[in-house]
Amino acid sequence: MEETRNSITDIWGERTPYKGDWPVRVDQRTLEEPDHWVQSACVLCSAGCGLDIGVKNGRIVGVRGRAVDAVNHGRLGPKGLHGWVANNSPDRLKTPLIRRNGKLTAASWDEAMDVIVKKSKEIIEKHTGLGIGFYTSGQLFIEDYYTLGVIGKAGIGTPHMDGNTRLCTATSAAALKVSFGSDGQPGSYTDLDTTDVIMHVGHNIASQQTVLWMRILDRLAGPNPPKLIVIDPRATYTAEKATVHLAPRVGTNIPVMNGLLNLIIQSGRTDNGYIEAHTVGFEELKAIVSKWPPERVEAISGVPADKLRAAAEILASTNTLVSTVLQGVYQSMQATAAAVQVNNVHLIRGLIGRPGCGIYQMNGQPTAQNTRETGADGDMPAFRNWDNREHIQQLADLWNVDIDTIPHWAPPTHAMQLFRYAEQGSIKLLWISATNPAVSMPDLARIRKILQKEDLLVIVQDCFMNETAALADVVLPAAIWGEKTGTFTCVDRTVHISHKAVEPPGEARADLDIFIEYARRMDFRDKDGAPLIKWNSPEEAFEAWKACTKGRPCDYTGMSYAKLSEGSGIQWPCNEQYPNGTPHLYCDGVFNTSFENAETFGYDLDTGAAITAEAYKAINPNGKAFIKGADYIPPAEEPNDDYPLWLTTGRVVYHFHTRTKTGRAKALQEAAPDAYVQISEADAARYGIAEGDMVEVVSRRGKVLEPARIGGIIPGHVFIPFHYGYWDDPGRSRAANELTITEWDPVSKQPQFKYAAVKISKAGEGVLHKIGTALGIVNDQPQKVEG
Ligand SMILES: Nc1nc2c(c(=O)[nH]1)N[C@H]1C(S)=C(S)[C@@H](COP(=O)(O)OP(=O)(O)OC[C@H]3O[C@@H](n4cnc5c(=O)[nH]c(N)nc54)[C@H](O)[C@@H]3O)O[C@H]1N2
Ligand SMILES: Nc1nc2c(c(=O)[nH]1)N[C@H]1C(S)=C(S)[C@@H](COP(=O)(O)OP(=O)(O)OC[C@H]3O[C@@H](n4cnc5c(=O)[nH]c(N)nc54)[C@H](O)[C@@H]3O)O[C@H]1N2
Ligand code: SF4
Ligand SMILES: [Mo]
Repeated sequence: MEETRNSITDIWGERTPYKGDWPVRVDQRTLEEPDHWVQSACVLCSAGCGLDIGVKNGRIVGVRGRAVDAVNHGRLGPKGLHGWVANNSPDRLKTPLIRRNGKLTAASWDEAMDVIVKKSKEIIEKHTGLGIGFYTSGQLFIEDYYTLGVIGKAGIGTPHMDGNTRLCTATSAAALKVSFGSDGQPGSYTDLDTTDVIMHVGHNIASQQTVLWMRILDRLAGPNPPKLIVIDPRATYTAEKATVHLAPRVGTNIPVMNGLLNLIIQSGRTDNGYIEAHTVGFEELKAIVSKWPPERVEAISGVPADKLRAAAEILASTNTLVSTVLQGVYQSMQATAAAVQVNNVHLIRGLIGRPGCGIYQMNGQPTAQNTRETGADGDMPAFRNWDNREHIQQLADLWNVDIDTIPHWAPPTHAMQLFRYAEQGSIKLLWISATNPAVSMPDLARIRKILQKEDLLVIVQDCFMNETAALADVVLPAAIWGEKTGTFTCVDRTVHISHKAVEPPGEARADLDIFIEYARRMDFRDKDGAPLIKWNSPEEAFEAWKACTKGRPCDYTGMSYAKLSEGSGIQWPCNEQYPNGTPHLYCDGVFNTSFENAETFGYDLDTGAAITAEAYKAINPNGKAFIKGADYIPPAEEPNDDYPLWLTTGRVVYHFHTRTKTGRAKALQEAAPDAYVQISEADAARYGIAEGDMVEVVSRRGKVLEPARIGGIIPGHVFIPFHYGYWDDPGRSRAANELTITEWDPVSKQPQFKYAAVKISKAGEGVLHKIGTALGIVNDQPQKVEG
């Protein structure tokens, strides 16, 4: 065994202070000496760390960071070093399963595909393709998504396709589109190496992108450390290092951001030349934020006025800024509106389109960017605009189908609506791939009921018997990372290739092969009678995708499997003009907002009402960025006498989502074996709860029982990590989403996991307490938090 550090107790490893460049540090964990290494990248978060898979006798025996990789310079975090163990887990799904007489029983691929194809054809004949829905992931590869997207749009002709990216980064896409005209992060991770100020809004980067945090820690340990602003109601590892930590009440990002914008504008240090030359809408913004003096912000958000002033002073005076935004914004109140205010900080100070200035409307999942790019979610491939007929015609030409085959009369159906249609019965077949909605969707009692409906055929394509598969009618065993080849793109547009290292277990098949097989059996054809899907291998699929991106902002035409395999990460656009990729977008101050180019014609931030093509033509921003303001709207559910506390939910460093992988990696599972409810010292005293006591948490929708963990959160708030469902049988109700609400952001349609009203009561002394403190490990939130 070779382990360069114990990443459970030493999450980020030794400091290698930045000097001129970010030094290389190769992290490795191998259980046996590999007989060879295979190039890949980590798929356990959006950071996109390059790694090599160690293989011995046809099995994965470990991983090692790639020293040459653009993203991580060799480093890996705890999930990257341990998560691969799940590939070898004995309980991988190895054969298809079909529900017969109420029980899932083993079946052949022929039998399983027959059931799916027969039902699909029947539905299309009786009800059209609108009876079929797909709910996919942010964890497959470009090749898988693109193929699925073409099947849905040009084969079946259904608008009902979305990804779990709706729960994850729909707001990232929406905020980028609203401000800059299209998806795509403007900056580059290298900005972290030189910037003077870093701001994290609703983003616990220390736990959630551990390797990006190592890059920041190395700046903090080096010369000219950057100042850090952290906006989070909890005292996270990230907040621990903050120069200024603003801890607002949940759901008050708009008041806080408006307060900051107001102070920046009042300080007179806006970049008026930039605003004039490259933006529209500044005066409206100014009018809205002028209503948010620090004292009013304090009254609504609880953030002390002097702290807000301190943060604003940093933002107003810096010449470089990297901002990151994530779920504390995206899954909360007025998600897109609040995320856009972060873009506005950059625009009004001209801090965009050059080194040291980056906005990360962060992704979470490793391949969420690609679900959005390929149109396997509620988008059109390669950032095309569903409302621009010219864009749809380009797709029709590319796929050689009639334009009206491709649904474009309205925006594609979002995930929350997909489940609603299934609930109402108009969707009769729901094909779920690489996501576990029975744990990750809000209001689980409702989701379980939908998945169990008699008149809904549920197909689950996964590598494990997760909570959703357990409710399915057909289960398809999937090959996963390490067992299939494909490409994916991390937050800063860096594309990696992940090569197949080992064979999948049993009869498990690559997702791409499953989708292609379905297309073949459904006999989808183009206008000339040729097969619609004209590719059979990952590389051919990638070539087809490249053709789709030609001339679009996310241009991949300069990449190839060979080129991706020679180096270690290329940033799109990569084409004839930029053969080695592009670190920064919008360097010339020209954004993708022209009528011809825009991915969206925009929305009203309060209501989500779409702006029509005609109205957009009239505004004609013509390459200028949009500065859009938004005023505060109170949340859908607020605490009252019956439910007096705010619930918020999120993550811990050791687990990924519903733990299908990390829960099977012994070291990670032992470090964080169970859910918990985090409450403040004040609330603990008020309810007579001690550390480790069992606490019942009840919302209007359900209840859970969790051991208490005290401290690190503002009074009146409780936090529960959402990782813990039921596949490893806890013997009690514990999934955070039993409690959450069915509400979503009007613009991005992202569900609001980050607030709900709950009540708590002590249910027993600490006997069931088995969280990681026993190991001397404090998951995520050790500190006291100030007002
Ligand atoms: N260890 C680990 N890493 C991961 C993942 C994982 O499951 N585990 N998942 C990946 C994925 S898919 C994602 S999307 C990302 C998510 O990464 P993050 O967004 O960093 O994770 P969360 O814990 O969901 O939420 C972040 C913070 O939002 C805060 N918050 C809650 N309400 C509010 C609010 O109203 N305002 C503000 N400002 N903050 C609020 C919470 O206290 C929490 O600390 O992580 C990625 N990385
Ligand atoms: N309360 C609350 N709920 C949340 C969140 C929150 O912060 N709070 N966060 C939301 C966010 S940001 C996210 S991203 C979602 C995540 O929620 P999910 O997507 O439901 O979570 P995962 O556990 O990652 O599910 C992925 C599934 O894909 C399978 N899988 C992995 N690789 C492959 C593959 O290559 N092929 C196939 N076919 N299957 C594969 C895994 O076994 C697993 O079952 O949860 C959301 N839900
Ligand atoms: S930071 Fe993300 S991509 Fe990098 S090793 Fe950790 S989980 Fe993997
Ligand atoms: Mo996510």
